[in-house]
Amino acid sequence: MTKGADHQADSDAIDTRTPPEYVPPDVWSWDKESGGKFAAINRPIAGPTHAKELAVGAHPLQLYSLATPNGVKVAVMLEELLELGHVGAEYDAWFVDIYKGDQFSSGYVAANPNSKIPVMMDHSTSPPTRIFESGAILLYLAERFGEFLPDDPRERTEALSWLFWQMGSAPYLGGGFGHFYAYAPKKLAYPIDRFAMETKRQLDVLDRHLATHRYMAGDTYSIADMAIWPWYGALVKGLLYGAGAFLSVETYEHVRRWTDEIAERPAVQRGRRVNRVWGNPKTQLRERHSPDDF
Ligand SMILES: N[C@@H](CCC(=O)N[C@@H](CS)C(=O)NCC(=O)O)C(=O)O
Repeated sequence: MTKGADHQADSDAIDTRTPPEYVPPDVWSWDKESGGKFAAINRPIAGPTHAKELAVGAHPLQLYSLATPNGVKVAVMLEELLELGHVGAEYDAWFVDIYKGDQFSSGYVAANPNSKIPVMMDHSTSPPTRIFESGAILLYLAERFGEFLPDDPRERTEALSWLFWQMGSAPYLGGGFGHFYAYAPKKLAYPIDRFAMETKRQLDVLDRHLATHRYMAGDTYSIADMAIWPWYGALVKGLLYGAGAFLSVETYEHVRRWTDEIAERPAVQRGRRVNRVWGNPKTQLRERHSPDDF
């Protein structure tokens, strides 16, 4: 028997034992009734669904967001800048209801063609600068205010490596594990096993690194920590997808040490409340337009 024939025999055996419940059609078509938490808002096409301009407040920096981990990153950065005394970082944070489709308004799509939160407009430039993708917003603010990104080229590169690690890794946690474990209308072993494995691998990457480093880029708190903390910090505290026990999150002791340390920061405590409309009412702040709103 040739090697090729071996492969054929293997794949025949798998097909026989596990007949597929779903056979993909030759051409995929949009089934609006497919179920799941996001069925009402996710579409296979981009662009606006309705005409509506974005509200603009008094400050140069306008944030349009929601207190999901991707939104929290940016609010934390702005609050950290204010904590350091950068009055130019004053901002308005507008609530975007992604479950109602606010991200598909004409004004929102002009600011972020990808229709996801968060997005920021900087009205101190002429014309105003749009910045979409949370990692790009963190980098923009770090460069503009000269904070939370080390000057030393080696440390700066380390911070950027971890920043981009988060942007590339979290979709496996959120869009992969979280979606199939918590949101999918039907629990399927294959995707849950696959993404639980990857999520635990990512936690182990962080845990090994944080065993010998205080922060992600070394001794200094940076935008890498701000990007990673809202996702993986929440995960190791059992706050994401009700999956704490399932993923044995208590075993990642170094990630938990780092998580607790960052949670103590006053700016983090304020930032995590911005555009939050769920949970304990004391932790909510639908919109933020001034420091007095907290
Ligand atoms: N890579 C993007 C991801 C942003 C993202 O996925 N945002 C979600 C909420 S966490 C969203 O806006 N979802 C609305 C939708 O999918 O329509 C970023 O970091 O800014």
